[in-house]
Amino acid sequence: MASFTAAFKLSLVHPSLASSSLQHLLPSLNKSVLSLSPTPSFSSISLASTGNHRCGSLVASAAAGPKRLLGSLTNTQGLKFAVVVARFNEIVTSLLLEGALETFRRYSIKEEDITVVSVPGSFEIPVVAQKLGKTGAYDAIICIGAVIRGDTTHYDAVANSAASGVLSAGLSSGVPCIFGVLTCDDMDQALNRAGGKSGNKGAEAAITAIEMASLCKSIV
Ligand code: INI
Repeated sequence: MASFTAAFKLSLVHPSLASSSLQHLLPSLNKSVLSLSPTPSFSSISLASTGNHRCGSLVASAAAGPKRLLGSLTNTQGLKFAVVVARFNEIVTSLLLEGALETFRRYSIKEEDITVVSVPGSFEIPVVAQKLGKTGAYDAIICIGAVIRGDTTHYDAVANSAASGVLSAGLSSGVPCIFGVLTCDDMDQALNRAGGKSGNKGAEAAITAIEMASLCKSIV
């Protein structure tokens, strides 16, 4: 028999009502996966039918634990990304960008699904990330910059603004904005994190972006 997919979401006032309600639903389904997420006042039951399983095992799996969501790193098809990259300390940010793009390639993200946007400095990243997020065209946005401590407190202002601004861009747009802005004491430290002995934080940001894009797509 051709397999089919059906999903039900039931909100019940008490977990004990869940299994009795499911007794009526399950016989009409093939190969089903069920999860039960109790909260203090109600239970949310998601039931997805995808093939041939017996109803009994479904009820058993309902009792096995909460519904769990985890972003995929392999099912990346169709995901769209923007990368906002600051030109300040470009010797560092270009390496971070290359690390991110190389990682996207390795995880089978197509070039046409990636938009790279250049901004003057890390301070300018958040407003652009927020605008990109609000277009609805991207599943995640990577923010890349390098803030390197100088003799003045300018470093702290730029570093703090970039961090809180990227957070707020993500919250206000609802699109994950990944913080790939290095905040370092000196250029050596920055280069170590841009492909040197401490890895490439741009590459790490790309992996985080893929996972978050996938995760958020599954939350509807
Ligand atoms: N921008 C950076 O991205 N990194 C820095 O280290 C930095 N420092 O130290 O000054 C920096 N400043 C520029 C800033 O991001 C803005 O472009 C500028 O203030 C104009 O708004």
